[in-house]
Formats: sequence, structure tokens, C-alpha cells
Amino acid sequence: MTDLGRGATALLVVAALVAACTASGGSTEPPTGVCVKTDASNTVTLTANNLQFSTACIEAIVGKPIVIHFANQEAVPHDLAVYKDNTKQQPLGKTDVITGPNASATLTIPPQLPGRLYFECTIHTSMNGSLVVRGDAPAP
Ligand SMILES: [Cu+2]
Repeated sequence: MTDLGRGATALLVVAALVAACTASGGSTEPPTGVCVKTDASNTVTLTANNLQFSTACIEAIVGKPIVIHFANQEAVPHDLAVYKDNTKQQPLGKTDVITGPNASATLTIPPQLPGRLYFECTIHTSMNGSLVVRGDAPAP
């Protein structure tokens, strides 16, 4: 390899390292644009497979009941519980434990004010995410 070639290779390695560090970030907030939005009737489908939920962020509409169709696609028992926040002090609703590969349950959460709720599988708490409620708060 020529000296020029070595220099270029070293530069590429440095550039790749810088890119890797920049991409990792340090925030626990999900990046914008990755939330799965509910439809016009504030309904969304969440699936469980390979010990993971299909998304770590659901975005719902303020002031309307939130309906989550929960489908378990594997032969491992899962449930879905929603709380006011990740302290889990205020439960808002929970499905039964269901075992796939073709099981489903529907969870309806009462209308919520804007904010960031928390959901998880109570059996595998590493399966969790945010339920973001967006919109203007309804008039009192
Ligand atoms: Cu689970």
C-alpha cells in the first residue's frame, strides 16, 4: 500500500468512528417519527413476537378512549399493561396473559390528558414503551 493509501484508510476509520459515536446518542426519548399512531377512532394494533413488542412508542389522541388490539404471535405468554408513567403507581388497564401464536386481546384505556404514559408486559418488563397522548387538552 502507498503512503497515500494508508492515509486515506486511516481517515475512513476515523470518520466511521465519529459517525458511530454521533448515532448512539444518550437520550431515553424515542426519536421523533418512530411512534405508531392510532387511527381516527384512536385504535392501534400492538403485536408481541421474539420477546419484543412491535413498537416502543404509540401515539394516541387526547380526550378519547384509547383502544389497543394486542396480538401475541408466539408461544410465550405475554400481557399488556398501561400505567400513567413508568413508576407504575397508577395502572390504567391490563389485558389477561395470552399465549400465541394466534392469541389476541383488546385493551381500552379511558380518555387521557396530553402526556407520556407507559406500557409493558408484566411478565417480561424489558418489553415496554411509551404511549404518547397528543393534542390540546379538552376544555374543562
Ligand atoms: Cu411478555
